[in-house]
Amino acid sequence: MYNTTMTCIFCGIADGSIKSQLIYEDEDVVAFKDLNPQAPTHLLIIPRQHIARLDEADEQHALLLGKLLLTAKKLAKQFNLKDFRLVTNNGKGAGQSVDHLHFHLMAGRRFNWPAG
Ligand code: DGP
Repeated sequence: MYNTTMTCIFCGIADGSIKSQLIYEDEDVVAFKDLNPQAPTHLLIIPRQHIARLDEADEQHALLLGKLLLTAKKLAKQFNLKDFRLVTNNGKGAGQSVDHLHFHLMAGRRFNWPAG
């Protein structure tokens, strides 16, 4: 394990050196409010471990990836979100701006499909 806090904002949020509106944390997963919300509820769910994006994950991360999805489900229940969107942007062309795997959990407005 290496510490990327100096270069990665989300590693800094995960280790507490960068302030955020924390919603949930356990030994593997952290969730916090998005700084630039795109919906009335907009949370980010991240692994503590620095994985740049989904296509850098592999079999060794299977449990962790499951935990991230189950955290989204638990938070949706906790926040009483009936309909929600869960999305990850993989790569700049897909809209990724922070190179630390994260899932956006968004709710509270109508979402279009296909996504823009
Ligand atoms: P993406 O574009 O998929 O990489 O999403 C990155 C999100 O991270 C974007 O919605 C804004 C949010 N974000 C960027 N910097 C910070 C920060 O320092 N704190 C918080 N809470 N959110 C941030």
